[in-house]
Amino acid sequence: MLIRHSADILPSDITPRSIYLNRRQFMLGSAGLLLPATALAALPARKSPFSTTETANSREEISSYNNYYEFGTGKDEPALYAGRLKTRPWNIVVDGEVEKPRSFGIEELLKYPQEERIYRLRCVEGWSMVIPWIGFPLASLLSQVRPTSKAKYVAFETALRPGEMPGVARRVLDWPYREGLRIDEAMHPLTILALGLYGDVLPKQNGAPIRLVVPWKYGFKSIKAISRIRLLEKQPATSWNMAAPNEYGFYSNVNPAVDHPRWSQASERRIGEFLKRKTLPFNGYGAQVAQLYRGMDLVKNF
Ligand SMILES: Nc1nc2c(c(=O)[nH]1)N[C@H]1C(S)=C(S)[C@@H](COP(=O)(O)O)O[C@H]1N2
Ligand SMILES: [Mo]
Repeated sequence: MLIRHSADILPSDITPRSIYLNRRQFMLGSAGLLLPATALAALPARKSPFSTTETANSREEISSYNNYYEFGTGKDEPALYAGRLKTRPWNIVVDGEVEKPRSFGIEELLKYPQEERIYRLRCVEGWSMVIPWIGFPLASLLSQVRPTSKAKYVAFETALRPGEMPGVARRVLDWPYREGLRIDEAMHPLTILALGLYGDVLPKQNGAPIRLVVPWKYGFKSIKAISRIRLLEKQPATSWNMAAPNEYGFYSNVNPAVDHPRWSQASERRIGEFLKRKTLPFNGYGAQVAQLYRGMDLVKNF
C-alpha cells in the first residue's frame, strides 16, 4: 500500500509553514515513493498577471542545463555538484545606503506571500527557456531597509564557499560572483527574488535558497545563492564585466541589435525546440521596461 490517507498528515490552517514542509517531506518519504535524491519542499504561490502564456520548459530541462560557474563551467555540472551547498541556515545581509540595515533569514523570506511568475530567460550564449519561478518582488525587501536618497545602485553577491563549491578553485571569474542593477531596475515590479520553481523550493543548481530574476536582461544578471545586497551611490563592479568588459556591459539588456563578440543576439534556440526564434528587444518585456532607458544610447550602454 503506497498511499497513506489519514487525516492527521494533512496540514491544518494553524500549522506553521516550516512544520508543514517537514511533514510533507516525511509523508512522501514514509509512503515509500521513489523520490529524487534531493527531495524538495512545496512552496505554494498564487498566480501572477506578469506571467507569460508561453509553454514552460520541463522541470527536468530547467534543472539539468544550467550555468553556475561556482560548480563548474559545464552545463551538467551544477546538477551534479550543487547538492554540496549547505542552504540552511542562510542569511542575506542588506546594508549600505539604507536607514535600516539588517539581515534577513531564509525562513522569514519563505513566509512572504509568494507569486508564480512564468518568465522567459535568455542566455547571452543563444539559448532560452521559459521558467515558472516562485518568489516576490525585490522591492518588497528593499523598501523595508529604507534606501536613502544616495542609493542609486544595488550590488548583489553570491555566497563564497570554496569547500562546497568545487568550481571556485579555478579563477574563471573573480569570486564571489557579483552583479548589480540601477535602483529603478531593482525596484521594478518585474524584478523578483525567486525562492522556488514549479511549486517547490529551488533546486540548488537553480540558485537555492534565493536568487535574483530580471527577465529583460541576459541570464547572467540573475545571480544565484545571494548572501549580500548593498545599496550604493556608485555603479558597482560586476563579475562578467570585470572578466571581459568588451563582451559584458553593466546593463546587459536583451538586445537583438547589439551582438556579443562571440554570439549573435538576433535569434535564440528555446531549449527543447529545433528551430530558432527571433530574440525580442528586452526579451519581450519592452512594454513594461523600455521607459527605464528613455534617452539612453543602448548601443553604448550595452
Ligand atoms: N552565482 C551565479 N549566478 C549565476 C551564474 C553563475 O555562474 N553563478 N550564471 C548566470 C547565467 S550565465 C545564467 S544564463 C543563469 C542561469 O540560470 P538557470 O541555471 O537557473 O537557468 O544564472 C546566472 N546566475
Ligand atoms: Mo547565461
